[in-house]
This record gives sequence, C-alpha cells and structure tokens, in this order.
Amino acid sequence: MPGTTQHSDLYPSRGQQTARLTERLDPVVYAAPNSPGPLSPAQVQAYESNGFLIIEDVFTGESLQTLQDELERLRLHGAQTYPQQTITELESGDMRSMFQVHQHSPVFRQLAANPKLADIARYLLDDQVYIHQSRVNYKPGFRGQEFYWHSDFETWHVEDGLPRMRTLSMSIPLTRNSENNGPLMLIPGSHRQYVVCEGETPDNNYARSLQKQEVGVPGDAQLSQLAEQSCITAACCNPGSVIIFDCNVMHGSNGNITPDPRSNVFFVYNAMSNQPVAPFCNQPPRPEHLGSRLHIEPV
Ligand code: 6CS
Ligand code: FE
Repeated sequence: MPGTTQHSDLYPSRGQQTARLTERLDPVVYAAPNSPGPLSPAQVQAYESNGFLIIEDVFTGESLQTLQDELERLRLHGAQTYPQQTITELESGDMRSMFQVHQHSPVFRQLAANPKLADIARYLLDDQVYIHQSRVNYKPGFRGQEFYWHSDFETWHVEDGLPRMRTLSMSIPLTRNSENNGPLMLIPGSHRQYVVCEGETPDNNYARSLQKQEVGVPGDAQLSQLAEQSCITAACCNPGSVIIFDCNVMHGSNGNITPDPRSNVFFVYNAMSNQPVAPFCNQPPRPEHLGSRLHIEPV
C-alpha cells in the first residue's frame, strides 16, 4: 500500500548521505536477450550501453502538425484552465512547463498510448506500463532558463517513492532542437552509476525545483567523474523525432537565448510492477500532477 509501510531503500540519497557514485542495482533493458520487438538489435544495444536512443522523424506531416497545434493551444489557454499544473519561468514569467498533459489534453493522451511509443516502453521494461509523469517543456526563446544536471530517478525515488529503476522517458521535440536553443544534453553510460546527492529535501521542494533545481543535483566532483568517462552528447533532432532515455541517465540542458523556442512533450513510462511506495525522505508525496499515485492505469 503506497504511503503506509516502510520499504528498504536501495538508493539512499540526501539527508545524512555524503556525495558519491554507487553502482546501479537494476537492469537497463528488461526484455530477454535477443527477444523480438519494436527496436532493432543495434538500437537495443545502443540504448543499453548509452542509456538513451534517438529515433528520427517518427511523426511527420499532419500528425506532427496536430501535436504542434496542441502545444500552442496549451501555451495560450492552458494556464487559465490548469493553474496548478503550470510552471512559469522564475524571472520572465513565460510558460516553462505544463504538467499532466496525458490527463487533460486528449491529443497528448492519445500520443502517450500510441503503439509507436508505448510498445517500445513495454518492450524495454518488459511489463505493462503507465504514465508516472507527463509535461510539456516550452523552453521559450530569449529568456528560457536551463535545467541543471540531474538524474530523474533520484527525484522520483526520493520524493515520489519509485522503488526501482524500471522507468524510462520519451521526449518528443515539437520544435527543432538545435545546438543553439538548449537541447537535451546527456552523458552516455552515466545511467550505470547512481549519484548520491547531499542536502535535505525542503518542505514543498517541488514549488522551487521545477523552476530551478538545487536539491538532488550531483556534486561537482561526481559530475566531473561522469563526464570524464565519456563525451557529453547533445540530442539535436527534428520535431517529431523521439528521444528515449533511461530514468537514471545524467542529463540537463542550457538556457535558450535564441529567438526559437525549444519545446518538447515528455512522457515518463513506469513499469506496473514498480508503483510508488512512501517517499524515501521525510516528506509527504508530491501532488498527483507531478507523480501518479491514484490514477495508475496501463496505457
Ligand atoms: O521533478 C521532476 O520530476 C523532474 N524535474 C526536475 C527539474 N528534476 C527532476 C525530474 O527530472
Ligand atoms: Fe530530467
């Protein structure tokens, strides 16, 4: 039962912990070796060793236009209807993120369940999947702020109570993600190590962390270690491509001072067998729109 029993913490972080790298205890690809599925063996191999995979131009033409129209509709009208789910930029007040789009946007709800995406998630996690979190990140032009380096799993484990690494994200660019407008940057291979972070989780941390994350981010020494082991990669791609990344890969993105927004829609697929328990910090769980606990239905 979520929130009622104590569960052993396989990935302690924050609180009394000191910053360090530890080993990942969970598989990356849960599918049986060489089992047939929606990805080629080379794609599975690339995902397993890098912790991410980019599939170019999955959505094009009219289907892409529908997604781009929905992005704009939510940007213009979403904040009035869904104020709780709307995150603005700290300084400019522009729209930064809109959460829970798989619940309140029919277009994005359909996209999350599209077999082109969901079949890959089911294959890699070897389970039925549901959406733990969804959001649009607008990364507006001129004054869009960065997302500092982090592992998503660290936050979803500590603040939301996801017990194991059996979770992945799909980010679908809806504008061109270029080298200039703050594309997602990843450290290949970093998903094999868990970065233990320092610091207490403040009350209502999410109210601040979604504008500027300061807790649950790697120390300078740990980030340097990871970056020395491989080469930071920028996921530059066309709108309609799909960036699939493991829940524990180290990633972040720079600010956007170009006139062109870098806008992506983002779904977090979690294995049905990995549903949240009580958070691994002394805080109540975050609200439903940041991490599903009540609405857990296989897509
Ligand atoms: O809070 C979350 O769920 C996500 N957002 C941020 C800024 N960091 C952790 C995680 O990716
Ligand atoms: Fe992230």
